[in-house]
Amino acid sequence: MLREINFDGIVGPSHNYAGLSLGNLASTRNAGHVSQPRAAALQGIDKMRANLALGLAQGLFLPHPRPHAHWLAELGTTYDEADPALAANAMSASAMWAANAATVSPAPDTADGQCHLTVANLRTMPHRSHEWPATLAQLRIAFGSDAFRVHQPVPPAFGDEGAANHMRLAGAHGEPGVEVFVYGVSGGAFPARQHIEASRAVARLHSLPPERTIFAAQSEKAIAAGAFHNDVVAVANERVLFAHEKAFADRDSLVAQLERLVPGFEYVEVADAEVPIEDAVRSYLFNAQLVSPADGEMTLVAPTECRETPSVWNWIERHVAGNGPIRRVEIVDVRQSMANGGGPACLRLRVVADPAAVDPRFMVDEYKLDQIADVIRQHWPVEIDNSDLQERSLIEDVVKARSALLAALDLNQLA
Ligand code: SUG
Repeated sequence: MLREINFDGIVGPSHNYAGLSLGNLASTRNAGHVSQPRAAALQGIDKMRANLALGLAQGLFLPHPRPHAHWLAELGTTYDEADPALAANAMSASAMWAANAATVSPAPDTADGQCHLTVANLRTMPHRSHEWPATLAQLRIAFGSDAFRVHQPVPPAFGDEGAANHMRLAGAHGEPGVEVFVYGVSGGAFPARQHIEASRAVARLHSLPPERTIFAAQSEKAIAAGAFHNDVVAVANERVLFAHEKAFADRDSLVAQLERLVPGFEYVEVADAEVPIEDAVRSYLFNAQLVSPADGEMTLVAPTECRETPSVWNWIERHVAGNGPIRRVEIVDVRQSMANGGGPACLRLRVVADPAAVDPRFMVDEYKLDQIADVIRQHWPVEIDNSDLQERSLIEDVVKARSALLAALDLNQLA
């Protein structure tokens, strides 16, 4: 049976704050701070447990090999010799943000009835541009069965950041959907990371019917306010689109098209007058997981920062008390990831598929999460100070930690 599976990226042992992402305000604000990789990864495990507790299907992706020696070799250097800025780019744990791993078109949407995945090239940020080969290797194993078709990244001429700029609306997960590709034209001082040419290419590769495929521009104001990905200001689930008033360049046209195409479509908009876009970006209200648990109560899995932001918490309380489609809010603590601009929705890639068609090593239950948590508690560094990023002992710890996880998950082939 087709279900929505959330694949969360396990936070890697090299998680650190290097301030690498221009336009991602949290990343810039926390540059140089001491990170806590062990706490970060355990927060991620607890988030997965919360999903399981809601009765949702849960999967995982693994941290990538760090430092990325091969990428540095292509640049003619080594980790020891690289200047600190380049070394930080090679040490990033940014693959944890699985929403940027790929764009996914589930089988009911595609002409050939396969679930298509295109790995994102992430070409805009140097530290993310070298993620895709290790992501692709995992996608090819996890989604190796005939139910899936995994594509190479679109050429780097056009920036593609994966599912973070893609929404799917459907009467229910297993029904044919409408796919919305959101792209950026300009973000003022900040880069627009998703290019329309890349979105169009992904839609073609996935054999999506043009009449059920929408391309919508992000508003320049949103990018300039720190919405470096659309999933910072909008999230969709089944027939509901939940978005900030300032998210899209032409909201009226997007909403009109969805009203025409999605049975029972419901648009939940948060007005700037109630939650200023700056509060939305700081709290990550929209970077929540909007999910349909087994009991049918549509639930927003939101970060703790939402409870700490008065305008946002007031809005949530009012909505849940009223008749809106979001019936419940679950709060999760992913502060370590949030400090680099990655909320609950960034940490997961949604795939609508039959869980039985996925390689079981990429699916989790409580028992497997216990095993992973043990490996994390035993091997993940407690802290990383940015000035120590090139220390030999840290590198040894990071390499050993990942090997221990691969062994525990029977995935040594990714070594
Ligand atoms: O690409 N942060 C990530 C956060 C990605 C969030 N993903 C979604 N919105 N779906 C990024 O900007 C920070 C790394 C650093 O500064 O060390 C970073 O890469």
